Amino acid sequence: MTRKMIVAGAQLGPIARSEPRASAVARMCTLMRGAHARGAQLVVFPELALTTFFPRWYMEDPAEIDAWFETEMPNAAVQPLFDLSVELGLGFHLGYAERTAEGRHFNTAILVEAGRIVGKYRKIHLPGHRENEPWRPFQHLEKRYFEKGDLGFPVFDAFGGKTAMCICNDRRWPETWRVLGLGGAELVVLGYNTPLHYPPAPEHDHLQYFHNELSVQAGCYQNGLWAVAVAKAGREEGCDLIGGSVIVAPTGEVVARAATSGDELITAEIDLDRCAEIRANIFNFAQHREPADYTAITAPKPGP
Ligand code: ING
Repeated sequence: MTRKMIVAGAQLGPIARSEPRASAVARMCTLMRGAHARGAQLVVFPELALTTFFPRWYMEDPAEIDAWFETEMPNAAVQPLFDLSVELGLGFHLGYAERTAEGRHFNTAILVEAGRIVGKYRKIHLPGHRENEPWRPFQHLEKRYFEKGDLGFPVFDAFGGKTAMCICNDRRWPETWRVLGLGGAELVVLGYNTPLHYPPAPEHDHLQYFHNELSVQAGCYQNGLWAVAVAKAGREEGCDLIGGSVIVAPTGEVVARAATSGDELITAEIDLDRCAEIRANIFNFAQHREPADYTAITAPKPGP
């Protein structure tokens, strides 16, 4: 028995601050056509894929901040992507900034299958800081602009298997992958915007590509699942973002990797049934996991 499918990662190069959503969507449609030409059934776009990575700037004006968010999904700007998805019979993952009807703000990702939203996730691990830190060459104000996600780590029946999402910084936390693994995920798709320079620890700058692959490879191997991790890459508004989009097997092996820091398609044929090689053996949770010994992992954070 095999459940083979071709998946695609659609890495995006820089999106300029002034670049309209329609322009980013047009670039994504071009990549979606390329994915279709390669027989893909699912194409993964990056985190916050419709605009430049706006949390790099300190803003106070709510109207200026809200201009970066989508109040409806789909909406006129992204409708061409939904329409092309139906026309080509190709599903996709999209990351975007979500403003709810109640006025709440999330760093959000959706799964779209046959033109319908079949899954939604809101980023839980928000990196960076909340207040203005002008010492930084660029800021990382996700804690200022987004609320912590309130949907947990859901797993969806989609694309012939158990499909889940996480977003960017989530991939660095083993808890993300384990909760998704416990939820039965066979494929995790995610986008990221990762600066090459990390102001709090510049001595780690040369390790950003390594830490990206280390995090995704470990997540895949230790939970027996596939991952497609896709960058918004390149020099965006003076900030260098890493590329390095990858498709990783349940064995932890990288089966496809981007070679540029621009718009680039990576594809691989994955077999969801290969998850069993890991999940029925080395990481058979029922047989080998000892959660009674892990209580420290879910103990509440010490009070302020
Ligand atoms: N970006 C970065 C990420 O986790 C970061 C933030 C960069 C954290 C480098 C630590 C080191 O990949 C987002 N958007 O989470």
